[in-house]
Amino acid sequence: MGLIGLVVIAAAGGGVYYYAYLHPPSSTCGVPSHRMIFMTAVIFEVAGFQITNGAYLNQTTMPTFSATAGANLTGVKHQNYTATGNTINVQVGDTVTLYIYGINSTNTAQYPKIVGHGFVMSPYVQSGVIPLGKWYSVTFTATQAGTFPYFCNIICSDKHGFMTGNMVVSCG
Ligand SMILES: [Cu+2]
Repeated sequence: MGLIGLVVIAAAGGGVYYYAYLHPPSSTCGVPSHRMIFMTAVIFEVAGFQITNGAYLNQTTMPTFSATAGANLTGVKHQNYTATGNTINVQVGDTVTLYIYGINSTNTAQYPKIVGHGFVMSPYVQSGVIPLGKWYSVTFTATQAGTFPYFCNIICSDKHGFMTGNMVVSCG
């Protein structure tokens, strides 16, 4: 299933409002949620890291995941919310699951034979690898407020050094 297919399913799931919330989605501080952040990664010359969607997971079990299909949200209780750009916004205490799809660009700026894009965000992610044409996922709990930069650590293009973003943890 491609990225478009996954987004369509996520939107359909998010439109259902009768789910019982384990953790009510809240922008108020002090109510931790499990956030799923969907992202794409491609060389900076094309777009770099981009967030495509956010969703609150409203069940205790994780969606099934595979590198080829990504997260399977069929039957998974969740509620989408708008998340864009490349700043991951969460709150202290949130469990955060990132789902990042590695786009294999046809742009000639992409260096040949790269295995994918890297993902490093200290102290939460030491050395993730986002394969080209596949999904990478990581889950952690945001334990302290602050701004946490993330970056690709695989030299993927001339502008590789710009392939960065931030996670902002609020409510500390
Ligand atoms: Cu990269």
